[in-house]
Amino acid sequence: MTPDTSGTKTRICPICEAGCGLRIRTTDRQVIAIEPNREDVFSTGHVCAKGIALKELDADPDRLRTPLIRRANGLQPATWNEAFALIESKLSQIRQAHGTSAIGTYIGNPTAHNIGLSMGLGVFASTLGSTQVYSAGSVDQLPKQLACELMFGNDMAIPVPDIERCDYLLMLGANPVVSNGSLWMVPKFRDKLRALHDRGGKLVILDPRLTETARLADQHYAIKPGADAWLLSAVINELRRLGAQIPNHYNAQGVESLFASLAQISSEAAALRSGIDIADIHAIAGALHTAKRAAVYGRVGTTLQQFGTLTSFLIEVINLLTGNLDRAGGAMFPEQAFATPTHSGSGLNYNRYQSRVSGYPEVLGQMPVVALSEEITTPGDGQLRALVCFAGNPVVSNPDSDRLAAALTKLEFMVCIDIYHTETSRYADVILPGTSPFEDSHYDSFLGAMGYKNTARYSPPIFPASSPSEWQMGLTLAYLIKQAAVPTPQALNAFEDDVVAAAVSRHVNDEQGPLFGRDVQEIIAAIGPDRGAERLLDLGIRAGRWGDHFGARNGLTLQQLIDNPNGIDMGALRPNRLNEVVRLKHSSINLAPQEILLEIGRLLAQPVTSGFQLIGRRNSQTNNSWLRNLPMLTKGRALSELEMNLEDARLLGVASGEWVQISTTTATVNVVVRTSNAIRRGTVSLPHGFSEDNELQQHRLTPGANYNRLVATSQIDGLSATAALNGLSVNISRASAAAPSRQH
Ligand SMILES: Nc1nc2c(c(=O)[nH]1)N[C@H]1C(S)=C(S)[C@@H](COP(=O)(O)OP(=O)(O)OC[C@H]3O[C@@H](n4cnc5c(=O)[nH]c(N)nc54)[C@H](O)[C@@H]3O)O[C@H]1N2
Ligand SMILES: Nc1nc2c(c(=O)[nH]1)N[C@H]1C(S)=C(S)[C@@H](COP(=O)(O)OP(=O)(O)OC[C@H]3O[C@@H](n4cnc5c(=O)[nH]c(N)nc54)[C@H](O)[C@@H]3O)O[C@H]1N2
Ligand code: SF4
Ligand SMILES: [Mo]
Repeated sequence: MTPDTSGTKTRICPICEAGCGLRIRTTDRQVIAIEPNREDVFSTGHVCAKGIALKELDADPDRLRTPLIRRANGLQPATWNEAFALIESKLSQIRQAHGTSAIGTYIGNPTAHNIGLSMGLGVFASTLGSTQVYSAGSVDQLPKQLACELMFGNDMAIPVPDIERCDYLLMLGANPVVSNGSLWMVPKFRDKLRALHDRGGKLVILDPRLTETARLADQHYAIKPGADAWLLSAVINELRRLGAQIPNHYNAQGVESLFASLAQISSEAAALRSGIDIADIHAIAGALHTAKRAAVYGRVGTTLQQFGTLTSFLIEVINLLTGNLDRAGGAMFPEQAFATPTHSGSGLNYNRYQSRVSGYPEVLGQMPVVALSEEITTPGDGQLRALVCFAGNPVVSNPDSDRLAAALTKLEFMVCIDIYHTETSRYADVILPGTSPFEDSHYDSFLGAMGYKNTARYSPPIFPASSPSEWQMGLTLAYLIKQAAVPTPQALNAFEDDVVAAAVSRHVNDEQGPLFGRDVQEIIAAIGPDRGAERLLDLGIRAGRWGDHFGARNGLTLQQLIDNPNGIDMGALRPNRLNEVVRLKHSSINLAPQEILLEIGRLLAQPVTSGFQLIGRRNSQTNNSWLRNLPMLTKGRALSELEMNLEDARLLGVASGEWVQISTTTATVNVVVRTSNAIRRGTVSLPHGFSEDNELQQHRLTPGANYNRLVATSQIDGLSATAALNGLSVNISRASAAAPSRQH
């Protein structure tokens, strides 16, 4: 479809999980203005500064528009054919000499917000078939997904608070007023909170910082970083003392084993570890026990820590124990419109194989990023020699950045697909430029499973593509691997047809799916001949929960979403979905997986820490490591400051605006302090996503300190090996000034 470029268009913002509907005024190839789309059925007019700044991103001269190839004088512009030919010859050479496992993939966060890229990289990764798959998930949500995999046998069964009907919301380690929600699409959080208050409901926050969200809450408890599992265990024990029992209809197994294990954790110990009084712990349990409808929700503060999987598991245990899981006003399972065939098969997607060097467990088909450096630098069979990085910036977002950066220089070949120059792509041999978001379509295929209500929305491109779409890039990379040749346009089309046919076959062969036994050709014909990720999208929507099942009933098609640019609203979340989402034997929930019981043992043996603990936060002007260069967002702002308790600062002899030095076993970084009484003593907070890289500052990147230089890769969640980026023990001392920028 060729977009008409002038007028007002609707577009879903691709930056964060709020998924705001935008209205975009354009003339020719220019964005004139961006405003919220009040008619959007999901976001109902929400927007933030970042969504408005997409105008600048689209027009940004620094945004990459041509492929770059490394030559003697550095990264230089090249044609698409040159870039693909080089990638083909290098990857073929490496594969022939060292096997498929010498080639790895890194999947960055924006792939979750970019349908063409996520589907394209999916084709690439499955064609390549390497076990060396890394993603930002192991510096983010994998502990939560693993907890759901262990408990329900389904890593996508992620409960979200039913905020529109809930009376008591307990939130740990999340700051939706700034982040706009995560593993929970919840635009207009403030309005939803106001409505909760209007009906007499309460929001209670557990966070070491009095966050922007905590300021609007009814109660804030400044918990010590990393102590959530202690506190939640004590809450569970107290709930049981009050008489709470797991309702029979949940069909939960292992209840007694779990409770016997948790009973070893006393309220006294929990109070000592968490810094929250026993009376307050009991008050939280009491409120959860008496609330009509309650939900417990935890995010980055609970997953990026040493007990991330256990903490995520205990959160759902409370939702079960209070009878609030899977019921209106509690923690519910959204119904995603886009279907992928059910992965039936026995066993968990966990620890089926281990990483080569340190033996980390596989989680959902991925290796943890803490293994990345050592897999590149440790010689031997299976050594990682090439990396294809899709929309990620691991040198800033992954732990032990200096070590990772050094490891990347040892790769024989690296490709980055990115819209900007980054701290990571500076080591690439080829950079392929992603398109402007306005040249691409949008559909939330992954995040749609986590909406505060059930909707389906699609945005077509606003501007014609000036270069290959990211779907085509992924497809081309897959073709290079498969055929060891750069495809002609005809060959790429034929390959795309094969990909679509294979996807249709998977649906038709899925015994539990609605297309089981249908005719493959009939379905391919119904999808139509238009090229792009849209064919797979149409397939997934029509085979989905609300879909038309290709003529079998009235229901959703992609065409209907195109015809309804404000989205289609399927209404509030629906209860009683456990039968469908639980995929363990006998549809029972497993409350005592061996891994969890062992982890409780590890918690009990955890030494008590003293000294400063570093935690992260997000700021409203940037998104992880990007948007740092858009003047509308960052000009003149100090965004990379260390928040420190006033009393701690006084004892150190530093004032706001002065420099301190933070050091760990891996690095020393210098940062400016901002004193505050809104953070608990002993805890300091620094946003991630910045770096000291002086060369990139030519691209107007707002400077700052790279948090992740301070994190050792040994600092991990015990079960998923996700990096425990929060709750880091650090030394802090006065510094006279900024450290010199890091030279490369
Ligand atoms: N210390 C600390 N570290 C953290 C976190 C933390 O809380 N504390 N949070 C973690 C979390 S939750 C996450 S998700 C990770 C993120 O980790 P990564 O995904 O590795 O890093 P991002 O900074 O999101 O980098 C995204 C890159 O994609 C590019 N990009 C943006 N849009 C597109 C697009 O449409 N196409 C293409 N091709 N490229 C695009 C951007 O320019 C940027 O370079 O960071 C993690 N790191
Ligand atoms: N503006 C903006 N929005 C974003 C992003 C962004 O970079 N900028 N990133 C997006 C991404 S990729 C994600 S994953 C989401 C994340 O969404 P959120 O998880 O809501 O984001 P954070 O602001 O990192 O909130 C984490 C909170 O955990 C607290 N915390 C740290 N350690 C602990 C602990 O041990 N226990 C407890 N209880 N709390 C702790 C921190 O103080 C912080 O307030 O945000 C998304 N939205
Ligand atoms: S909250 Fe901001 S960044 Fe997130 S989707 Fe909405 S406009 Fe985009
Ligand atoms: Mo994230």
